[in-house]
Amino acid sequence: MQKVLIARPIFPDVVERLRQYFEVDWNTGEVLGAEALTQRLADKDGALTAGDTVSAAMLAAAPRLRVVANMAVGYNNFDMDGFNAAHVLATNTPDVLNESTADFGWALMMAAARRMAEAEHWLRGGHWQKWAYDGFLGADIHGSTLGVIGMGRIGQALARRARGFNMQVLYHNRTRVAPAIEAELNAHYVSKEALLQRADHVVLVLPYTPQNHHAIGAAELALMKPNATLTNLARGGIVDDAALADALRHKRIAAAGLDVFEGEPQLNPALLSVPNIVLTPHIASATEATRRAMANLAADNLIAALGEGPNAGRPPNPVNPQVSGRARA
Ligand code: 8YV
Repeated sequence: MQKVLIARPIFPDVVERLRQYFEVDWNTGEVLGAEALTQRLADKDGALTAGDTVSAAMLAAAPRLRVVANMAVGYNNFDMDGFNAAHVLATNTPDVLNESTADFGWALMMAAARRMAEAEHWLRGGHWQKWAYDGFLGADIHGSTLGVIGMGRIGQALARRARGFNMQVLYHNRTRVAPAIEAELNAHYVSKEALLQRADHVVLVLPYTPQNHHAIGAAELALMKPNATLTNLARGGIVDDAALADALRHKRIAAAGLDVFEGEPQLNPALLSVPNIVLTPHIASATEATRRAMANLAADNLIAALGEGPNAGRPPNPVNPQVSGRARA
């Protein structure tokens, strides 16, 4: 039987599915550090990860490894040059999380715009004595301008929801989306600078790449309107968190909603000391149905890539389909 590592606690029934095909080494404990992950991968044919860093050195130390299935749509935790050079297949879990993630993006954006976290802290702190006409005045969503940076599948799901709020939609993306999609979403392509200058609510849904490290830093924040909000659903590192904390503290923008952070699960402490921010621990895809769908899709990819199950040899979501694959040990 081939051997697989499941690097994280996941739904036990998904583990049982994998046990039908493989000898499973399941880490139900703490997140594995680099050394422990290297050791656990060393004798495996495949692995299921969820955001764990997989380096070229780990692949070199695991000569049997043929596939790593990430339980996430983003795969910036994989050294893709290393995967390609070692002919190891990487897979991800696109699409199944689009709608839940878009829902959450709206929740975060609206919570930031309407100062819900700030108001709740105040209420819990026992400060509510009387209603005030100017208490927690926020920014309207309806009739405002949404700016989506990254018009992939999640960005499109987000933009689609704007119609109900009668919003104008601006977007920026590496490439323009098809005219039919622009028309359906009533979305207008603009430069990043124009989007930052014109949008009332900016939402980031672009993948992390070295090129867009700190795509939103002090200079970009300075372009935004003072009453605008910024929501990051994408990846830590796209926003310069220190620059954002500074902009929020000095009210250069009104508020921010962050689900992802540079160096998470550690946070830049400056973010914790500004009130006009809503912080959540990377949970945009976290509904029972969606996380189940992601886990099952990651398992489907692993099973198929290792030549088992109904789709043997045809994993649904290869990230680097060009690799011919390592020979089976
Ligand atoms: C995951 C995500 O929960 O899919 C992604 O890219 O960011 C989240 O849905 C997280 O990456 C853990 O794998």
